[in-house]
Amino acid sequence: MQTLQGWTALVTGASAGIGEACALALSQAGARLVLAGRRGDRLEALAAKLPNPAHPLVLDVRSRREVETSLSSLPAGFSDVDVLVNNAGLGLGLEPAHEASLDDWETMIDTNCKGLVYVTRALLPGMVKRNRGHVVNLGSVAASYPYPGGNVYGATKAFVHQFSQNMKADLVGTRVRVTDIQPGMVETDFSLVRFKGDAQRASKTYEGMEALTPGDIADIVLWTVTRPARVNINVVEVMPADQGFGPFNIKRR
Ligand code: NDP
Ligand code: 8X3
Repeated sequence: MQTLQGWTALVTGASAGIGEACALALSQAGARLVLAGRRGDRLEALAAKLPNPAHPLVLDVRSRREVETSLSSLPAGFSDVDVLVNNAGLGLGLEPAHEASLDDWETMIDTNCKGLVYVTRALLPGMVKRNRGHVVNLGSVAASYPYPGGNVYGATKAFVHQFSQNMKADLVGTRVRVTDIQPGMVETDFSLVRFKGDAQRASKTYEGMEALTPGDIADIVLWTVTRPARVNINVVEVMPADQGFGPFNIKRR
């Protein structure tokens, strides 16, 4: 098993949900943590309760300049990032493609695709140079299975999948690994964000079923990262037992 003692992990979107759970799991396993996200107060609070040293980093992954500046000037002890969990992301809206907001589409592309690429590009050279590292990307079942209103959200997660696989191709021969984790429904603020603060609509998403928890995903992230260095888990697809696949939708006339 790969130990995380002496390793540094950076989690984007560590201020809530899956990212927060991943930060906790990685810290409990011995890693030092860089906690990135926009809500600094939440990052500070998390840093204070982690069992190993943690550095809160207020960062909007959509800003290429902010990403490049802040990741090239991480403080001593946190600058050699070994594990990157590209978790920051969101879905916005569930309108059909012909009615959806172009602004929402842009925000999803800017965060889920461009933000993920900026952070990865900033940290990957160091991993390759040190010949040790692991990039864990939060994809989604939406990458493979379309659903009504998923449109650009699903497309961004398909991007995450292809980028992960292609990066893996580039990194053969190095000790830098890449994993795409593809969850189904996880109960977090994801739906609250998707429905723009409509708590009632958000809670209906998980009503009467048992969704995955952020801790379930953190367990998987930790498992992929702690495999022996020769093992690369390419993709993990995981759903609640209560979630399944829809039939093809056929309009009969
Ligand atoms: P949450 O809304 O609970 O958390 C999202 C996190 O992303 C927050 O910490 C938020 O931090 C951060 N974030 C969003 N935009 C930015 C930004 N521009 N810059 C920096 N950080 C940002 O949702 P989840 O925990 O559920 O989502 C985490 C990831 O998991 C996402 O990529 C999502 O697509 C994916 N996922 C979620 C599933 C689910 O059912 N919940 C299923 C499959 C995948 P802050 O607002 O402080 O910046
Ligand atoms: C989030 C899972 O099914 O709500 O990625 O799109 S789903």
